[in-house]
Amino acid sequence: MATRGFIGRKRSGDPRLPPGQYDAGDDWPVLTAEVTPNLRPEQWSMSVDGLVETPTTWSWEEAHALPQSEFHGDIHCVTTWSKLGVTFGGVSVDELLTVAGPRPGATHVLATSTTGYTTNLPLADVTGGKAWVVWTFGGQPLSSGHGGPVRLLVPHLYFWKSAKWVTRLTLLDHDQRGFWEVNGYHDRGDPWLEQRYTGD
Ligand SMILES: Nc1nc2c(c(=O)[nH]1)N[C@H]1C(S)=C(S)[C@@H](COP(=O)(O)O)O[C@H]1N2
Ligand SMILES: [Mo]
Repeated sequence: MATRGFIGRKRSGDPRLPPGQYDAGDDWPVLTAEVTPNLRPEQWSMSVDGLVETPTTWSWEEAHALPQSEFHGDIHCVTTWSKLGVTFGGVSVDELLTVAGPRPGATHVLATSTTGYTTNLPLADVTGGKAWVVWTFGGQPLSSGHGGPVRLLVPHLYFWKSAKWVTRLTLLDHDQRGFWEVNGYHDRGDPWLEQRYTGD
């Protein structure tokens, strides 16, 4: 097949690739700053607290009883790999916020993992169908290395915003930078604007 080489990996001309990114194909690198926790689903819970009307905690079962949704699309790591056409399943952050009820002064979110990893986001970047709390990848349970049982997914921003082993979203009336953000990475991290480092 003469055309075979043109449909393989690492095409740089794919319009789905933001500037400076390459297509990692079937590879999915693991990037973890901490020791990977071994969390059973029964041990996991998800809390939404801070500036909300009704601070709420969901168990694994309770989270699965919420309306579920899937994300189909692309993810982009600041270390330049992207994965195109992936599928994650879980619940949208909108569903959690519908229950918890953001108060008028809430402008930002701090996501926290069971390990203590944190990352900050404007509230507008996790609402309106842009962010999920996910437990499947490609229809299979999310592996612990990739943040299972449950991770945050904010695919329109660099992947460090997608906190693995997420257990808490805290709504705030100010921006409070997280782990990588205080260590020189950009506060927002839009891959299409190449917001990699502070000042980009
Ligand atoms: N808890 C936690 N979440 C995290 C990280 C981490 O070190 N710890 N790394 C971030 C970074 S830099 C990236 S690129 C992605 C990597 O996710 P992956 O290991 O599933 O590829 O997770 C993000 N979420
Ligand atoms: Mo990353």
